[in-house]
Amino acid sequence: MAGQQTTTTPGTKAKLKTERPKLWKVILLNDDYTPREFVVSVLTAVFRMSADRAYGVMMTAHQRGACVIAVFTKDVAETKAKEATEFGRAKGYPLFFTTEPEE
Ligand code: TYC
Repeated sequence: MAGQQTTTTPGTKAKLKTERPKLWKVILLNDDYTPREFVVSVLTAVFRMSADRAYGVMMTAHQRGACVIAVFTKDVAETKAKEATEFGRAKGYPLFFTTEPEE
């Protein structure tokens, strides 16, 4: 076509998709020593759960060994897991919260 020019430069096309930041799961692990009521109180305080939901999450961890609590950005997940673990530690309990990236 006369007068028309198309220049293509591979690899410089603007990315249209905005990538979402990866989210991290906070996971509650069961142990044999932390009292159930104490686990519930930590879940309501640190993760702002209702007492009913906290009880359900605690029982899931108790019966299955672990329960995903919520997902956050990496920083928030790590801070909350550390804070919640620290609550138990301050009372001498082995209560433990961990984090892992979502698939
Ligand atoms: N298994 C504990 C008990 O029987 C209660 C418990 C539940 C502890 C969940 C931790 O993540 C946990 N006292």
